[in-house]
Amino acid sequence: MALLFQSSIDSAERWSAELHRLLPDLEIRVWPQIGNTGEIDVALVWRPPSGLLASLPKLKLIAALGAGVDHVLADPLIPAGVPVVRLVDPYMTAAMSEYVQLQVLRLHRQDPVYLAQQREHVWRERPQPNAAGRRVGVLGMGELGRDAALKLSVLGFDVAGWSRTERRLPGIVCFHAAEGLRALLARSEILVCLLPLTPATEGILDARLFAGLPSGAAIVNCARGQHLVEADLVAALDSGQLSAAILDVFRDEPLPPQHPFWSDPRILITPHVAAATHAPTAAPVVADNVRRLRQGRPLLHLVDRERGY
Ligand code: NDP
Ligand code: OXD
Repeated sequence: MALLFQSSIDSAERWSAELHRLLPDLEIRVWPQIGNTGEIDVALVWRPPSGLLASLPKLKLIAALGAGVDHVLADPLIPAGVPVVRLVDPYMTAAMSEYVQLQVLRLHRQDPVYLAQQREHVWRERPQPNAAGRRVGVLGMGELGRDAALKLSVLGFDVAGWSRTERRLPGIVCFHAAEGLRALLARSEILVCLLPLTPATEGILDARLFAGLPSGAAIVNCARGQHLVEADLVAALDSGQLSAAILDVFRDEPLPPQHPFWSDPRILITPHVAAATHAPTAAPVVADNVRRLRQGRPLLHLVDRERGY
């Protein structure tokens, strides 16, 4: 059995070593040196060039090198009928929750305001509510959103979540579907986006959504840059409808050096690091699915191509 590895951001050496340890008889071919395309059964990919997957006539499994599969499904030539699986890795989930807790705490404790005051040498105490008095909303109650919401709740925040279908989570106020969004927004002083990027969620962080939040709310986007309508964010910050934004993901990555977000003091930036794929913990997830494929057992973490996640 042969596996094709394609990524511009994950280390091929690291992944090859981890997979070789777990599946010593698996042949690994690193793109673009992939040899005879007819020998490849599994493609492990981050952002495959359009047509690459279609060029593999014996392909039986497409495994995404991330939790999000938008990069993979974006290829219009992706072969129909080949199952797509994604990464669900407890290490990644814990890392995302660390990121969300950190950024929500920064906003809750008014870090952007105090950073601005420090730049101006201003010593001014601001009223500080406690966590129980701070309402946080999480868009997306999947693997990552659920864990983040529960951990925010353990920190004492008043947390609500939003999903496509109805979900129940202890201690979390749950909303779902288009009807539930308005209610979630109305109570979210800090809004965290952990939605997958699909045709239904692209551009969801727009002027209409911002207008539904309490005045002066802040957002954290650690899902995908295409969720955010950038001009609407700037307008909402200018009007005071939003007070701050923390962004880990961007439409254009790396964020171009001349992009105005870099120098906007109301926007805090991290370079798509909220929960990076971690080969030592993610490779066993991939290896498990390769073994399942070989043995004809059901695959884990299957993506529903129709839904887009
Ligand atoms: P999941 O597929 O487990 O969860 C997705 C959640 O979003 C589900 O609760 C789903 O609802 C909800 N959802 C999907 N579409 C809609 C919709 N139209 N309306 C309302 N809710 C919707 O995804 P994960 O939690 O594993 O990951 C989420 C995203 O995080 C990834 O797709 C990726 O883009 C991003 N990510 C970013 C990283 C970073 O470093 N910045 C790292 C890893 C992931 P339901 O429960 O009803 O199905
Ligand atoms: C992912 C990511 O989707 O790192 O896993 O963005």
